[in-house]
Amino acid sequence: MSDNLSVLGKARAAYQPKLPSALQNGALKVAVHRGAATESVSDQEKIKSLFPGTYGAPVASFTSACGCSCTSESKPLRVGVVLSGGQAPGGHNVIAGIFDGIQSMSPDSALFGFLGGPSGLENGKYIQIDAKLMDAYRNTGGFDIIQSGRTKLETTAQFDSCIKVANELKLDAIIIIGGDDSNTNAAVLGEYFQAKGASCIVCGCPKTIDGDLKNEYVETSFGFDTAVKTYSELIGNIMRDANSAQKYWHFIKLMGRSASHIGLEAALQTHPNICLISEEVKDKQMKLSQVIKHVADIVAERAENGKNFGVALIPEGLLEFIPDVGVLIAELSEAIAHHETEVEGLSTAAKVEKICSWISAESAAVLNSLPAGIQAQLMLDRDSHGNVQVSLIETEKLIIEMVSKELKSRANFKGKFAALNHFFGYEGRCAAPSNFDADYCYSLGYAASVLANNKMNGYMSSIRNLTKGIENWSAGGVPITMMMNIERRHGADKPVIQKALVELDGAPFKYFAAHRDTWAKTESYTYPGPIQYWGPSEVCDATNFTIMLERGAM
Ligand code: FBP
Repeated sequence: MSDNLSVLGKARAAYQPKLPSALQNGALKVAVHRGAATESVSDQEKIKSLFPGTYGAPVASFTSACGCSCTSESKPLRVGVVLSGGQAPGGHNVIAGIFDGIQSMSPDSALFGFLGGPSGLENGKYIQIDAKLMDAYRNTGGFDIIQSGRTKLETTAQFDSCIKVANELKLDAIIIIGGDDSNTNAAVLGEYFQAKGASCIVCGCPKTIDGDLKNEYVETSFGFDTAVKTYSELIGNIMRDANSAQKYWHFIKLMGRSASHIGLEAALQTHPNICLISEEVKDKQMKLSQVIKHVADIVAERAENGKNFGVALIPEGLLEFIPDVGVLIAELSEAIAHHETEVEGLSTAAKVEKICSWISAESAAVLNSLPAGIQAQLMLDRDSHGNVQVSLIETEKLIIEMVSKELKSRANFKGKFAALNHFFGYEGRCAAPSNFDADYCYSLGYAASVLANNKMNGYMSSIRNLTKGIENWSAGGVPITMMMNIERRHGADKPVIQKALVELDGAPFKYFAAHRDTWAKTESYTYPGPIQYWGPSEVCDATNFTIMLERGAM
């Protein structure tokens, strides 16, 4: 065991994650039950034509095999694993689940970790993960065992390199641990492998702290639980400070590229005075000026009651959901994709001038109305999947600046508005996994080893019934094409896994909406405190409000 481990780290390393009953007797003793053929969520014909080999595969469920007739033959399995995209607590436990799953098939099984994300697979940069290395990372946060990366595998040359690497290593399967974009990559790669007659299959595991990779079969993405619990602890600490000093407003931006699940869950855990939900802003077609007025109204009402302090939560993806700003961002992405070289190296002012000639007059007006700092941040390069790098946009500062201006313009505002800004993102992405994430991730990895053993190409590992206690968790696999639709990315139509946004008629949002007016006026703050690993089960093994409310478990 590494000397670098803290006292807690050493004790935590000994934790044995739990498995659903279907997986408890080893990966060989699993019976696979296949359901009916499936369809993608929309754009069926287009997606079918793009995935002729893997489209329509059935949903699969696993049970513990009753006897020899259901039990696969024991043979060593050779598996490669990739950590893709942003870090999420529990990634190491997914790898541990895969490792233990293939070891349960044969001690001669081998696990290779591709270094630095998908580029490690493309370039054949890998390490073999043995028992000693694996043991040093069990139940730890981070992706540092093999690191992660955001390279998008999209060209035929890249796919051919991957096949070459898979052949050289004689791999039976590649497991890509990632979010919606990375699992889309897994499906595309699996389809290509199949078309080329490669014997290696590709499957995925649902990761992202953002919580937006979910549907009927994927109840939550791993890492969400731990990340939000970590942020909620910090928010609770700030609330106590705000309520003690009673002189600052704290504006806290929370990570989550697009959907507001993190902000909503943090609100349910801590009861802030304000929490903006991007999906609601979009639904109500609120302009930036209306969002600012809404925030200023709450600040003003509290000030009238002598409360010149409070806590506001801002979702990272907010700007894209404000209709006029969203259109601007989409047009900017398209313009940048088509004129990349023409704006390279220009100053912000020169870039704005050039770009304004390629976008609509309305968007040009919105762009010109923003402070220069935000303009520059909006025009930064997109990531390899064509997304705006929203974590680099300082929305919390923009809101403070504009609310301050709005309050100054109100003759009847007699309060004080001293605001501090915070951004919680990286503070939670690599936290040591909660018991829930430790168990969930280990189970996802173990189930992925069953997918690999059964040559289930283009599937995502799926663990369900998550609010019912681990003894009732069910394991299986879902065809990735089933979750896809067509979206505009990088100036082109692409098949991608449909993002799950906050549903305004869903139970988590309804609960929030029913309480937020009281939370706005009062200090109903709750202080969740740090994640606990030992103690009463209701403290240590609890999941989160989102999944409990969504599944009718509270
Ligand atoms: P994934 O979708 O890859 O899981 O990443 C999510 C995320 O943590 C977002 O919340 C955030 O916007 C983004 O990554 C930041 O990524 P980076 O650190 O690479 O800029």
